[in-house]
Amino acid sequence: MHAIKKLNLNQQLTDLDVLEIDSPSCRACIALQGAQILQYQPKHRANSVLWLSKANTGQVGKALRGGIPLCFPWFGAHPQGLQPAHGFARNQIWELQNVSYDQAQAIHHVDFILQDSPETRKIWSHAFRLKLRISCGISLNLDLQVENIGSQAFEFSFAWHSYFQVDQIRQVEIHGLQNAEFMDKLQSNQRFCEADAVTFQQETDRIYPKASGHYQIVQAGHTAIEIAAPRCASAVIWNPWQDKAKRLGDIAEGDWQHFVCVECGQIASETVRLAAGSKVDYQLQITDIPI
Ligand code: TA6
Repeated sequence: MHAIKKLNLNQQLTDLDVLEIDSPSCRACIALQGAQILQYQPKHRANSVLWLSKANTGQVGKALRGGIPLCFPWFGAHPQGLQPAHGFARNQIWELQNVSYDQAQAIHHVDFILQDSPETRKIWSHAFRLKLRISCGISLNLDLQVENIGSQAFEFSFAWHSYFQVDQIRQVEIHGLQNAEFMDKLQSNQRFCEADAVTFQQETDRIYPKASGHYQIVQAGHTAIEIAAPRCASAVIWNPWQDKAKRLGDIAEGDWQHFVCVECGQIASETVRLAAGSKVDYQLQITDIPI
């Protein structure tokens, strides 16, 4: 079953359209703004795998904090500092092309498209087409195709900026980044080598330009979350901790303790140059492993 509704935030209806999905394998909620999945709850779990801020206002055009926003065509600060961070794809209303249901596997396939427009060309002059398929079943799969439909090559960086629900950030370990080099954004992008699992005792903001593409979020006594993005070279690990969460203004008091971002994409040295007429594909799979 699926239906288009208005996003309800804290008992307030917003102007944002969402696709609500319910099947024998999972429930999910996907905003047409940013083609952003906001919640994904496999039937064996009591809550969503993805965290969504309770302090979102749901203002059209303002990226919702939580779920899986797509940062495109740049990750982080704008290269010349003239545009908002993380690009514009997450702020645009995408075209919902199709919803299909695979009865045998209890999977909904949801197809979105975003193409350049006069509005996007004012921000970024290139002609592009993004196709995103979100497949909601016993695991969550995202398939992104980036196509250069213009006459000039362009460069882009991107990331799925995924927010995962955790019980208590201080008890979280991220595995899969051992021995990877990272840039510490909180130490002027100084480079370090990841010694072991990533744990959290303070604000953490690390870019791993070249990483394994396979990560696990581990919390004692809880299910593990498997993240697979084999074609994404880069990863980012982020938690704002208390002070930055307060500065951001759209994270409820104390709620910074209940999420961790494990982001997959192509960042920094792994920025992509796409020739005119070419396309490239990326995949992300998220699976909640019951213990
Ligand atoms: O991915 C980590 C990060 O780049 C942080 O530096 C922080 O800015 C975060 O993204 C959130 O960015 P946003 O623009 O969504 O508030």
